[in-house]
Formats: sequence, structure tokens, C-alpha cells
Amino acid sequence: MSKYSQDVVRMLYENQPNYISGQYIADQLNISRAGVKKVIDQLKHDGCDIKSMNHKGHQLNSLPDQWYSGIVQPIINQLELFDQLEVYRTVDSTQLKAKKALVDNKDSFLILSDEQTEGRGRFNRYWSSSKGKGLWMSLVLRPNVPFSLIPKFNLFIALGIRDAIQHFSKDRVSIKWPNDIYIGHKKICGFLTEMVANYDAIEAIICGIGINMNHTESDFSDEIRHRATSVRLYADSKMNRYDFLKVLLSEIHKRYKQFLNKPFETIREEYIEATNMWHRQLVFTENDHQFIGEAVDIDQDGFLLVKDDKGNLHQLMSADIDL
Ligand code: BT5
Repeated sequence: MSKYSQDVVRMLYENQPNYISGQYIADQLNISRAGVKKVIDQLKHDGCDIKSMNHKGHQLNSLPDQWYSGIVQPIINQLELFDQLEVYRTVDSTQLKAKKALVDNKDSFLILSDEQTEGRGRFNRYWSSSKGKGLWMSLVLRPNVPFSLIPKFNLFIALGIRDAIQHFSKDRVSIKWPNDIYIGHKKICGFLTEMVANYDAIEAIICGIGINMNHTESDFSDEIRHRATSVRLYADSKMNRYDFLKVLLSEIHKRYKQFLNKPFETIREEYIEATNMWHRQLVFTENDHQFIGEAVDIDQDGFLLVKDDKGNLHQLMSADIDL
């Protein structure tokens, strides 16, 4: 891709639905009109629906289902949360990319990919990340907090992701403590938080977030179709991936600031209200131990309190829960 493609696609995107002239683009980028034509031809070839008319210029009708760093970068610039952005067509896993990117620097990153070939969930379980359908991303953040606060990070971020998806969904979006977001009985998002720590200080938090954004039912494999869903299936139409990303990052930013400045207690009620697993018998797996119980509360530190069928109270920091 030509080095001007990202600038041209950004200008076309920001000017939608208007035409912009080849001369205007050429002047802005300090290249020739022939150079602009070459970039536009390439973008069309890559799947951008661009209408070109004599005397009017170029008009962007639609983009292919892929991330353009030229459009993501201005969204990132508004937040002042990330020093660097990396955008890929395909990677093994954005989480692996993030772990490599954070070595030997102190930068914070956003890493996005159209596709992951080795997307992973917790305990190395697979995460289906089909090309162009979802939002597969990893954030590298550098909070100056002790590592005992990591579970608290998850709780704040869960609310941010929930709120962002709710913004586009007609149905209620809920949190399945501690790492999943659901609509009804179907999973729409899974996320995980890892860290690099040094003595008591966190060097980096690496938060991997997978959101099924534009899948239709048939885009899911047989294995997960009955328990996975996407934002599109609850929205009015196909999602504009950049609108979604903008809302998501702004909600995450808001919750990240809260995480840095406030105790969990301040969002506890809100979190409990957003959670979907109260008042029913569920199967809990904590490490290798499995038991049946009922989630009764979340305490002021974010631990889930579960009463088992013998009446014993368990305080869980993390667990697998069958809904
Ligand atoms: C999670 O794990 O839910 C965390 C997933 C995190 C994925 C992101 S994508 C960006 C970044 N890069 C990565 O490589 N990972 C992160 P867990 O709670 O273990 O759930 C995994 C289970 O969810 C699987 O065993 C499947 O049953 C199910 N699953 C897999 N893909 C799914 C999908 N696309 N939608 C819904 N459920 C899925």
C-alpha cells in the first residue's frame, strides 16, 4: 500500500458524503494529481467503493471490512491514552504482538487486527477471530499501581465494554463476571487481562478484547453458533467499525481513569446491576474444584460471593461459570 493511502482514505472518510477534488488532496499531501489518481486506483482495487467524477473529484461510499490506521489514528489522538498504534491485516494474536511490542520501552499501545489465526482466551482456549467481522484488539497500558489491583482493572473495564455495546444494542447487555459480556444467553465479547510486573509494580497491563461486531448467524462456526452473538444482530444495521471503536475507546478511557482514581466500592452497585448471574444455581469451577452454588454478592474488593448447596460461602477472585 502506498505511503499516502492512509492519508487519502482519511480525507475521503472525513469528507463523506461530499466529493473532494484530486487537486485538493494533491495540495494537502504535496504530491502530483497523477500520484493521487494512483492512490485512489489502488484503494478501489483494495475494495473501497469510491465514485470519481470529472470536475467534482472523489466520493467515498463505503470501505471494505478492514481497519485503516489513517482513520483510527485521529480517534486515538483525541484520547491521549496510547503513544502508539499498530494495525494489521492478519496476526497470530494481538495479545502476542502486544507482549513483543512492550519490551524495551515505556510506551502504551493499541494493537488492532482484521483477523487472528491463533486468537486465545483464558487458559489458552481458542478465540474465534474471523477476518473483518470483529474487533480483535489488545491494549498495553502503563498504570503506576501495585499488581494486587489487577482484578480491580477487570471490573472497571468490563463496565466500559458493557456500556459501549449497550450504546448500539436494543437488548440488554450484561456482564458475566469476571471476563465476559453477554446478550441474553449468548456471548458477545470475551476479554482477558495479563500483566508484566516487577517486584510490586506493574510494568504493563495487556488487555485483550474480542468483540463480535458484524457477524451474522452463519458467520459463526457450528461449534459456537448456539452460544455466540454479535453487535450487528442487535443493532439496526451493519456496524460502522470506526463509530463502534470510537465509543468503545472513550468508554474504556472513562473507566480507566476511574480505575486509577477510585475504589471499586464507588462502582460496586453499578457493577452488580450490570451482572447477569444472580439468583440461580450455577456450576462454578475454581482451579480444578467444581461445585454448584448461587452467586449472592460482590464484595467491596470485587470478589464474587457464592453460596454452595451446603450453605458454605465461597469468595472467588476468578472462576469459570456455566450459565
Ligand atoms: C475469553 O476467554 O473470553 C477471552 C477472549 C479474548 C480474546 C481477545 S481477541 C484480542 C486478543 N488477542 C487474543 O489472542 N485474545 C484476545 P474464555 O473465557 O477462555 O473464553 C473462550 C471460549 O469462548 C472458547 O472456549 C469458546 O467456547 C468461546 N468462544 C471462542 N470464540 C468465540 C467468539 N468469537 N464469540 C463467542 N464465544 C467464543
